[in-house]
Amino acid sequence: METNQVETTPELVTKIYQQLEANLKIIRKRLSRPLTLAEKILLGHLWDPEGQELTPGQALLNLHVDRVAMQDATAQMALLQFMTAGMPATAVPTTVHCDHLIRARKGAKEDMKVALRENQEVYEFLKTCSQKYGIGFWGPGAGIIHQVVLEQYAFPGGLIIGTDSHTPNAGGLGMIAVGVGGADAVDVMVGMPWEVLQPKLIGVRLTGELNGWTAPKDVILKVCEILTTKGGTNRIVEYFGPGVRSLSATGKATITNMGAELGATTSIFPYDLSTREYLKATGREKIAKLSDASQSLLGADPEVEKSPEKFFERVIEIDLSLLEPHVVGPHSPDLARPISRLKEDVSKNRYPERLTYALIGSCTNSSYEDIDRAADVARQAKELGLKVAVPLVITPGSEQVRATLERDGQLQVLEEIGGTVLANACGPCIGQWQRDDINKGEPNAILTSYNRNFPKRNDGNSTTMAFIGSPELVVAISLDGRLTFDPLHDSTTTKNGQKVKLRPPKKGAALPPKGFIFSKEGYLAPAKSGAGLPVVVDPKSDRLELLKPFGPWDGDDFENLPVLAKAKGKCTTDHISPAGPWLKYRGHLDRISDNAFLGVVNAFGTEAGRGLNLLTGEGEQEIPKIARYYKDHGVRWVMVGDENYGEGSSREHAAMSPRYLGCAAVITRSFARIHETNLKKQGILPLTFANPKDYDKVQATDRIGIKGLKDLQPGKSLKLSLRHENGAVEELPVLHSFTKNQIEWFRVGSALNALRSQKD
Ligand code: MIC
Ligand code: SF4
Repeated sequence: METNQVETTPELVTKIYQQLEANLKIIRKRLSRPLTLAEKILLGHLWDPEGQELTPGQALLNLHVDRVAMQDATAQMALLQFMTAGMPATAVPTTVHCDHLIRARKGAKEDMKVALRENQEVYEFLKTCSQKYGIGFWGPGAGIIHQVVLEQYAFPGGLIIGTDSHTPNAGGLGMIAVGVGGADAVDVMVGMPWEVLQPKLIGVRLTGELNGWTAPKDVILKVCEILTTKGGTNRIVEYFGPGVRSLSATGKATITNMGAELGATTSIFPYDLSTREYLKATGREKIAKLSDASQSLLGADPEVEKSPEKFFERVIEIDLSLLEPHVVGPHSPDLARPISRLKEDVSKNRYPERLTYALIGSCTNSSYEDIDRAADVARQAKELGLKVAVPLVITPGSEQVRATLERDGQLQVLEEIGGTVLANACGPCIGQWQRDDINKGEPNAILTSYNRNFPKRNDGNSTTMAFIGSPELVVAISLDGRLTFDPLHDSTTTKNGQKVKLRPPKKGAALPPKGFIFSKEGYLAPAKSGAGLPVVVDPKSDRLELLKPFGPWDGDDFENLPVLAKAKGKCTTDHISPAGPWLKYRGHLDRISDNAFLGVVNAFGTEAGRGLNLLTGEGEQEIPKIARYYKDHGVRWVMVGDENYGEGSSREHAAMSPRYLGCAAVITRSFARIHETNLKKQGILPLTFANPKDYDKVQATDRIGIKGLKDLQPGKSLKLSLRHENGAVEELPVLHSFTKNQIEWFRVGSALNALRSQKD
């Protein structure tokens, strides 16, 4: 088998544009109306444009995917699954990026040394797997997945899936880019179509132009406020309008990246001048030329901008000229307010006034422009005699950006005011931050320019309150150190007691005037022929474990199931399968399952992650230990959840660990998209209460029955019976969203079992 073509070549793009054209001819005939941009790209990728059912919110689309990207924390499980399919190489161009496992402690150099030592075995596995199966491998230090994809592989009009929820970053370059679980990636890597619920469309019309302190980040913070963390579920957010044309390509990527926080399938911007400039600056002039020639494919039809309400379920209007800088948090990215209201919120809610840390960068906000604007604030500080009042750390998104910012002096000035540059990796954005300045349990506030701020997200401490703003705002506030400092209106004090005021940062250079320093440092192309290459997994390893298939459904209704826990309020994948110290076990299902539900606020326990073992009658036990106890005693169980259960990350461990420990069903008021699919793929029943109030009826000592499974059919509800401790039985209807195909996954035990049986 010859090497896979990993690069996005002009030939590949030409072929994809031809396919878009051909498909859209059919779709236009079928729909006979103008199309939005998202429709063009999505439906242009249909596997069967003639026969595909098309109903937003209902139809399951089968799509051709142009590319797959995986990061190290999720790639391990995805590749372990892919290996069991017995393919010689991936069917579409695929890359692996080592970014999540690097801990942040002292700074780039030392942290990298530790990471290489600690994760050697995992990096070796990912590297040998990549070599063997035709996958491009970006080693540790090369950059964060989304930034590298944006710089190297993304192109307007393409369709990419990635095993990371912030994959929509590439929507800034006009791609449909979707975060998925590893099992979805496996489908595509073995050459099957990718299946996704046809999203509804939300339009965001931008007018005016950003000015002063306002940054692209503020657009998405505002949209988060308007739509909330579940408002985008099964929706694509499409941006259009004159304001769009004033944004840089990387600014647009910040917006689509953090669109993940809306639960949206993805977000997308049209191709325009700034996209072209970015492609050119990153060495892809030929692709820019092809996009120029296919502009009609890469933007909405003109009628859409004229009467958007005809094409979108909802249209949101934002005037960039009037938009104020925003700060969101703590604990949820939709808790937004303009900076001018932050003071009031701090005092009303008794948030700590003094910050303990300021952090900028990450996959969301580490572009040349971002750091250039942040550096402009730092330069002013230097001139005014100010230094940071709290530690400031900077995580560059890729080696390419880092080296360029080093050459052009921005990193230096940030260091001169007291900043520390970390490795080109996720680090503090994903609980891989080892801070020594506070004790666990100590309430404190931090300010970041990242995208997520769930409890424990950054430092593993649930009492750390993380607020989010644009990088320039974060740097400005770090100079004063108080969350109540509004750089637009307030002055701060220098060491000598002089009152000084910052001016708004100058408009950042969207692209480096002297060009990027091109870097593919840390990249390894796949071997020419992988057939004979070994992939090493030590059977004694506690980091990696080959997978054994889950067993099939036994054909009977479930009866007498205990409730493992009932999540109260927000329950993200960070609650279900915490990251931080657990990231190291992402390739070892048995070991990582010890973290299951540790962050869940259980309606039946007093402390997060604890609950009642119904078999022994002991309360306040660690939830994963209870689950293991049930597993060891051959008892299946259910998990109960609230609204938008499983929001956040794409990590399928949040579905695999429960399945491994014996979960039969997760019953909630509603699910987040990626997690619901992940549960189905692992053979778990995701069910929702037909009447959301029924959530309240579930008690700690209930035994649950699920009836009607033999006749499980799309659109047909099931019956849940709750047998309370006093013997009373209540019957409740529950809904599911299984399709015919997905029902098979449940029957045979998992989507992977179904895939294997198709191949045999
Ligand atoms: C995140 O931002 O939450 C992560 C860590 O990148 C996750 C992936 C993971 O948990 O490995 C994501 O967003 O999907
Ligand atoms: Fe990494 Fe954070 Fe981006 Fe996730 S959001 S990919 S953890 S930098």
